[in-house]
Amino acid sequence: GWSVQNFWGGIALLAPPLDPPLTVLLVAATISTAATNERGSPSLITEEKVNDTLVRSVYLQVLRGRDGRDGVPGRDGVKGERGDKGEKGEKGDTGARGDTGPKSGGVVYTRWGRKSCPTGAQLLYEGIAGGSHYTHSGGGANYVCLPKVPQYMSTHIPSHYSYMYGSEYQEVNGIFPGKHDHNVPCAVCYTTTKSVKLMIPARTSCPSSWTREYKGYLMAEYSTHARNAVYECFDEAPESIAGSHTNVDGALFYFVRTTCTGLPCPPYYVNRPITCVVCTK
Ligand SMILES: [Ca+2]
Repeated sequence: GWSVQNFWGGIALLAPPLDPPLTVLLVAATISTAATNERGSPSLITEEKVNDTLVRSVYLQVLRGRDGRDGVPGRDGVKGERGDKGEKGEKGDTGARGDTGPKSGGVVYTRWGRKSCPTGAQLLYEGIAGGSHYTHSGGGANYVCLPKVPQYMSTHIPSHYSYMYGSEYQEVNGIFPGKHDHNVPCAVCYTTTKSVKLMIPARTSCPSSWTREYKGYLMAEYSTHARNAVYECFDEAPESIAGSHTNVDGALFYFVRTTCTGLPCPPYYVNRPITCVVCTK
């Protein structure tokens, strides 16, 4: 069997006796829901006379079919448009602290003429400035900061060799009072929070955002001595190694005077001791 819902629509057609042809005057509908009519007729027509007017009533039975559950599924629909962007979510929780990364940076420099380091720098060791003899044309060109207590490995005496001497401030009374012939200390300093260093000759200030570790005077060997040496930057307030005032020479430190040969004068001036500054960042 099959179930139908019958809609009975009554359409009253009024047929007057004369032409013009039938005119629909009234549509009345009665709806009968959920009625069952197995054999139902598609329509039912009745006629009756009302006031000499032929009234023909046509009842149409509208059969409603069952649902399409047995049908074949349709094809995919057209893809819809992209939706609007959603609102920003709330900030998430702070993540766990990561592992400590490898250490990098740090600067080591020698503060010539001093036994201690500037504030913020760690003293690695206090030392004695040394180098080759001022009368020797060979030897090492640089000054070194020798530790106060050495460590040896061999007792063999080299048959061919270079020499290491202590050092003295030489002819410096005008600028380093009382330091002539005194032996020179040095301090090797370590700044953990810096990553680069810079020594600027002829300046006493550092570039902006750099830290001045110390300032002072540039020193090197005497101009006509057999030995030439690298320039080093000495602290402006030098110290002496205790009990070292005797003149024994060895490696020597002299101030450096500017010339106006190849240098712009001014701003350079002839015969002035050249300054220096050590900067870190
Ligand atoms: Ca001397």
